[in-house]
Amino acid sequence: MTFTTTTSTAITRRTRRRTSVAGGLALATALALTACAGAPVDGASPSAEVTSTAAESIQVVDGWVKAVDEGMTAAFGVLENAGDADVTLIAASADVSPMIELHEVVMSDGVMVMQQKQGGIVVAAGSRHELAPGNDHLMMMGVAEPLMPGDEVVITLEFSDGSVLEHAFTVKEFTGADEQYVGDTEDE
Ligand SMILES: [Cu+2]
Repeated sequence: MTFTTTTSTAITRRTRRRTSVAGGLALATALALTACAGAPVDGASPSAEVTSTAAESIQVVDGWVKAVDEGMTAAFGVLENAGDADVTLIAASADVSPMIELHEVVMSDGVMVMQQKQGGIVVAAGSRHELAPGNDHLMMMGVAEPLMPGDEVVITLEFSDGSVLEHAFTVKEFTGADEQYVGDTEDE
């Protein structure tokens, strides 16, 4: 939130400066500031082919985390791939959880169990992949502090091309998503 506000304020200031001041020096300054904002600048490899990274192609929609006091919980949401290439999510991390695994839920001897998803989570080009209770999810382990409904948890998603995407997931109360681990039958 704070970050977004600061950014848009800065952009407004730059725009005002560019339009109100004339002259070569002012133009150069404006271009330099534009470069800082990450926008393309004239002369910077204009003929280079535009290729989107996985992180640029992916948008997280309705991302949420199951509220928890401590220990294990999971993150869900819809991964939308607007790009024209398949994208593979290979890892995730967050400050509030020392370890996050990519999980899938499978049937094993008539019981729904979850296990690490080998090869990562693939989102096909122009498609969407839902992370949901009873389905693929981001397993968060070793949460040390309560995650309360309304809290925001920033999770960093890492893709197979090395690009990363940070997204704020909203904590929600939810009953369920308590699938067993494969091999963990002590409670059965
Ligand atoms: Cu899991």
